[in-house]
Amino acid sequence: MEHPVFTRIMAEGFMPFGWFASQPGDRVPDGAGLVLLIGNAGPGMFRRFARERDPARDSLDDWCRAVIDPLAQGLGARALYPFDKPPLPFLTWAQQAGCGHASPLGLNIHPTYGLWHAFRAALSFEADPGLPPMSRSPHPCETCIGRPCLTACPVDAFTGESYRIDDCVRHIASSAGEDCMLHGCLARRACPVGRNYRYRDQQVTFHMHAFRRAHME
Ligand code: B12
Ligand code: SF4
Ligand code: SF4
Repeated sequence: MEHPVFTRIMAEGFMPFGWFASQPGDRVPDGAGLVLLIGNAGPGMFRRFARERDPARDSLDDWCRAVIDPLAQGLGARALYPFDKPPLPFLTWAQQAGCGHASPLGLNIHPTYGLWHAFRAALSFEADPGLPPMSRSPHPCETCIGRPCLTACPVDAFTGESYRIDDCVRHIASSAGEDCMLHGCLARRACPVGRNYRYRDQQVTFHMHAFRRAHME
């Protein structure tokens, strides 16, 4: 799909995932308007972050703000972030935007990128930028044979209804959790959708360390 807004977003290393016309009840700060979700899928964003990151801080969130705020401003939009507090409902917005479905892991599953994507911002537009209609795709989990994501975790952290964070963190803090730390969550890796977009080890290790650090502080 082509549009000048998408071209500008992709030139910065991000992907436009989906968009929706928000209503007052959608918890979009400062009211209704068109909301476009952008994030990372494929190597573009992390490659750029790895080049530009400040080793003293090494914060992906700070880097995203520094890159996305001016991008949003240039597009006549305001950037909202998944790390804003209190959390904005990005996963609910993803479903409204038609760019995925709730997987049994709780993560959004995208029809092309599977579980290998994350949201970096929502661009809330002051004036409608005239994006093409968003096409919706079927839920891949509904036809998934055996749902391997639910049985791949060595400590059964995913029940299908919840995610036992403490069991996961205990495992990845032990030597038995080295595989998850070096190559990524086994449950995510078990999913057949979007396998070609699996994060490379450098990106996986960066996220796993950030996650473990946040839970062991
Ligand atoms: C708090 C948080 C966490 C917490 C707690 C998560 C939890 N399961 O309770 C911790 C720190 C543990 C965590 C961990 C991770 N997180 Co997290 N997290 C968030 C954060 C900041 C807020 C979530 C929240 O509280 N929302 C509040 C409510 C109001 O939002 P909502 O969209 O309306 O609610 C939806 C969710 O609650 C979802 N949901 C939550 N749990 C479950 C469980 C099941 C079974 C289902 C079906 C749905 C579901 O259902 C709602 C409707 O869809 C979001 C960013 C954001 N702003 O959304 C990232 C976010 C959800 N996390 C993300 C990721 C990638 C991870 C990790 C994989 C990190 C890593 N290691 O790389 C892990 C594993 C997460 C997992 N399997 O659940 C991504 C998910 C991307 C995607 N593809 O969906 C997000 C969106 C951030 C981003 N930048 O994209 N996370
Ligand atoms: S393994 Fe199957 S059920 Fe699990 S997230 Fe992937 S498609 Fe959905
Ligand atoms: S990172 Fe490892 S321990 Fe944690 S949920 Fe994924 S597979 Fe389980």
